Amino acid sequence: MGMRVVSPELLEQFDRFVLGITPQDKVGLFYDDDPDGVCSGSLVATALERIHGKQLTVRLTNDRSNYGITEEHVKKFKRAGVTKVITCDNAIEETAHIVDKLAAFADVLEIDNHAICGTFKAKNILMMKPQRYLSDMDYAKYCTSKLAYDLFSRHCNLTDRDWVATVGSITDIATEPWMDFIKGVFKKYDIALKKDFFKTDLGKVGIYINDTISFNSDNIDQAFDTVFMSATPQEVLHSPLKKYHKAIEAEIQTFTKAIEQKGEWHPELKLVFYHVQPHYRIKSALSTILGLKYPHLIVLLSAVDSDRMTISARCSDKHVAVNRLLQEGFKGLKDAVGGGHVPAAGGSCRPEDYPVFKDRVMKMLREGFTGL
Ligand SMILES: [Mn+2]
Repeated sequence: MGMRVVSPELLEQFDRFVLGITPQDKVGLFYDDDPDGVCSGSLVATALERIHGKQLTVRLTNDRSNYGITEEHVKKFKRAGVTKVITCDNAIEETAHIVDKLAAFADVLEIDNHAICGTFKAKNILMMKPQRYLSDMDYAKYCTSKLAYDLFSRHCNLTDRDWVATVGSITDIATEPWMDFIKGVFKKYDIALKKDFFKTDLGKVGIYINDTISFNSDNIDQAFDTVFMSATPQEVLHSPLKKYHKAIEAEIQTFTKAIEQKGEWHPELKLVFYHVQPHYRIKSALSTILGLKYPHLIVLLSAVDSDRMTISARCSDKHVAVNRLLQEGFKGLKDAVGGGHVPAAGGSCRPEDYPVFKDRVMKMLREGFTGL
């Protein structure tokens, strides 16, 4: 792999930020509410402890309805008196004008591997993204956990946390550039390597974190603490997170079976509508499973979520482009949005427009629509 450092100055700026944290500083963390966010955030917490003997003053994550840093987050950081903020796995420049307000009282270090989608006015915000200092590197495959692991390893020994970086890489489908590293981790913890990483114990750690958050987004602190406190991946698998995983798994199974009775089947159109109202956040997992279980069908899964009808569409054999099917079906309906890929797409509309959408979809398919 031809990955090269093309901007060593950026790494020096990172070093200066980390080493410049003083005993008087209060450090806040903002992290994405998914497994890569939890894993990278926990690596920051460990590194801070090892480099400076310091605990995080406050830890914040995405709020349920908005992506990224909001005015509310800035208030909370201010109230906590933080003077440095480190953010993980979130393109915080998306709300640059708000982060600029944060920078008025705290220096900010952004560790993230999403596309760059904005610029800051404040000078004391350091954007550490792989694409800013490396060449010949697919930044999507340098998940934030591995990035944080590599960056903070410049200043402390994190080798006992290598499994945390690996869990983040698996859940972000970002293993390919790091196979030597990852194989070493599997060997070290005596974990069997399988073709499907999600079937391995390290993949399961990622699933446990994900299921804990799906069970109740307020549980994210428990997921964070469990990863942070566990010395090995096996410890996470034997932790109380297991019960959330079991509950989620049971609900996914119930809904996977119930489509036979509760689905609205249209075999002549190779179509099934399935309206669900699950307790937990399982919709995207459910539509993935149903898409694979019925590869020759168009599966349209719907659920009401905060006054919107959300729809996720699957057509695994790609005989119809479901992204186009959603777009055409939504055409002209107020506030309806949809998009995605040929075999998998999602969108939402007003609940009162959903019957119109359904009739249109059936009519289009009857007339031979493929969208290809
Ligand atoms: Mn993420």
